[in-house]
Amino acid sequence: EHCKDKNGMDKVILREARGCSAEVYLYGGQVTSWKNEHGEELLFASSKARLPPPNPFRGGIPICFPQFGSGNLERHGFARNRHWTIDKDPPPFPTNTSNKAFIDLILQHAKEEVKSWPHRYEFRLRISLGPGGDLMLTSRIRNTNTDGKSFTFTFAYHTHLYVTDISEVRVEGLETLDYLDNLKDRERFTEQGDAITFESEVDKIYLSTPTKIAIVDHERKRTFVLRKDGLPDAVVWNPWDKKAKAMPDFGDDDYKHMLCVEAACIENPITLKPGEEWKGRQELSIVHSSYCSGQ
Ligand code: TA6
Repeated sequence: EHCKDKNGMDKVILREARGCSAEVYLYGGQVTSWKNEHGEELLFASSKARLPPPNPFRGGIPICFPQFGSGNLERHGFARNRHWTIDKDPPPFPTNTSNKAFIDLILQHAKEEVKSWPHRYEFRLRISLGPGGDLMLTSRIRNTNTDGKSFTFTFAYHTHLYVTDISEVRVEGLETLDYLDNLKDRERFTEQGDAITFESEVDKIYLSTPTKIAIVDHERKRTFVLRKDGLPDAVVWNPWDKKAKAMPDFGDDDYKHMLCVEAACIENPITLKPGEEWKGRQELSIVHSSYCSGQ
């Protein structure tokens, strides 16, 4: 279902038989909502989220490409601030989409990028909702340069999960891993012992993580299971109270209900030669009760 929001911005709603749904904006190719069969929102959206552009929407799943974080380009790259188009003729995707509601989007080089990122590329993004309501994002990025040049990029699905109370959330699957701490100039540390819990600002890039990460929301007896492929790293971010107050498009108390866990490729950037393609996938599903916490 392709429609416009109250600001005239194009969006697509995906619906699954049991009533789960997802909302995708063509601006940014961004998933802004993912609801379960009871209509409960599973992704965080800031109470001060600003639409329309040029501000990226604070919440959902912005795409960070071709640069995660700060660097030569605008923060988190330009993909989250571009108008994507619906790809009416996508090549066959490796993911099985039978029984799934899905939309294919495409982003190609734009005039604005000529100076800062002078490359031709095709970025195909398939967003699909499985029969159980699983939300899957598959990216295929191809170098279509005709001048023989390679390009290099970093990437993240900047996923804002809605959590009932951040103090009661636990992340499993990142214990004992090495991480780069964004709060300390990306210095490298090793995570200790137990599952990760939250009591202050966190902004870490976990390196070479397992393909499955569980985010346990104790209050709601609900676990998000994030599975990933082609994306070795995982970012975990919560701004906590002080930084939340300093962000103009973030409510003062919003940090209590948000946790970013992001499938990413940051430590070792991807380089593509002309004609080469890269794939990266993130899948989110929900498990009720304490199945994933082993209780
Ligand atoms: O993913 C974590 C992060 O890179 C943090 O450093 C934090 O600043 C956040 O993203 C939000 O970035 P933004 O550019 O959207 O304000």
